[in-house]
Amino acid sequence: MQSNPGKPRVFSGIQPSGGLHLGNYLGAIRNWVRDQDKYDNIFCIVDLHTITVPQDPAALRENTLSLAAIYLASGIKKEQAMFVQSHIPAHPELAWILECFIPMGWLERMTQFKEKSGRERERSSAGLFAYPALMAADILLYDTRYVPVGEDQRQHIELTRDIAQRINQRFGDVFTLPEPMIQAAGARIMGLDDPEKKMSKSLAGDTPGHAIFLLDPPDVVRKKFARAQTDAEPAVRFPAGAGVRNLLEIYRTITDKAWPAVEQEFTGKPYSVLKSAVSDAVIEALTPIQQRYREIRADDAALMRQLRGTADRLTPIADTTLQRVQHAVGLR
Ligand code: ATP
Ligand code: LTN
Repeated sequence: MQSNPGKPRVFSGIQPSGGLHLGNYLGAIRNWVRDQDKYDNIFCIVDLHTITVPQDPAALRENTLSLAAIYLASGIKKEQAMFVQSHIPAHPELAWILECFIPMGWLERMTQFKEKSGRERERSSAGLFAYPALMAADILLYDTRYVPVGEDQRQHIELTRDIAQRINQRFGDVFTLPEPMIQAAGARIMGLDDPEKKMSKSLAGDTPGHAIFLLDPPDVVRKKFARAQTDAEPAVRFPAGAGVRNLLEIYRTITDKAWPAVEQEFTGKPYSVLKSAVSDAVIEALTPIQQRYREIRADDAALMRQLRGTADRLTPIADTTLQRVQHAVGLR
């Protein structure tokens, strides 16, 4: 089943919680695509994580297929292992075992839980609280070495290492320790409407100007960048304020340019010049993705067959790890 057997195992996942945005692309998918030949990859669509907050069933089904199509349209090769988390029961089974070894205090410190539960802490689901155990299970089931993600996921991968070490210390070498793979560029893209907040799918639902979606048509991309928050300066100066810096970060990541070149290109230029350059660069990157996306979505049945087939082929790998853990803790 492995795409590049013998190479280090990479595992990553994204939630089918809505349309993907530029932060997901620059912080995660683009790096998976660029480095896919260097690793033995598994790319997951983490639908069990998505139901930790309320979802409309039809929308969840649609977002799951849409995310699979986005992976492929972005350049993940067809032969890579791409599957839906809920198709492999070993994920929630291992998560349960891990939950029984993770102290509550570790979960209480997770910033994502604090942010997502907010003032509704008492009413948020137990699943949202236990979310990091399921993510640790995803990673540990496949003896993963590297987890390519954006900066916001670092704390989850640290918890994954901590729980793996704790179990290894107590029961012997059960798990491989994973490491985060976080790039210097594009690891934390901020909201266009508010550069103090991370661009996120959840916030994008409430504020149309917050995020650029990968499927936004060119005129919408231009409009959103035109309205992006900057500051009161008349032109680009360095050090730039948060809003301008975010636009420059998007530009330098998507064009693969170094900071000094970008500084030189925009110093003293009016914001309209920067906004139009970043719009052009983003539209150039998104247009072929959108084209391929439409082609792939023309045959949803084939896409579903691919996802099911991959899950069937990965199940024995996941089951082998699960059985090792079950044996180690005395369940078999
Ligand atoms: P949600 O709002 O539903 O939590 P999200 O937009 O934060 O969603 P995830 O599905 O949690 O997206 O993340 C998918 C991947 O994209 C992860 O690797 C994550 O680190 C990365 N990512 C998410 N937001 C950003 C961002 N603003 N900048 C860079 N990377 C990001
Ligand atoms: N928590 C991640 C999604 C996720 C993930 C994973 C990422 C679930 N399981 C395993 C990497 C590896 C998020 O919210 N982006």
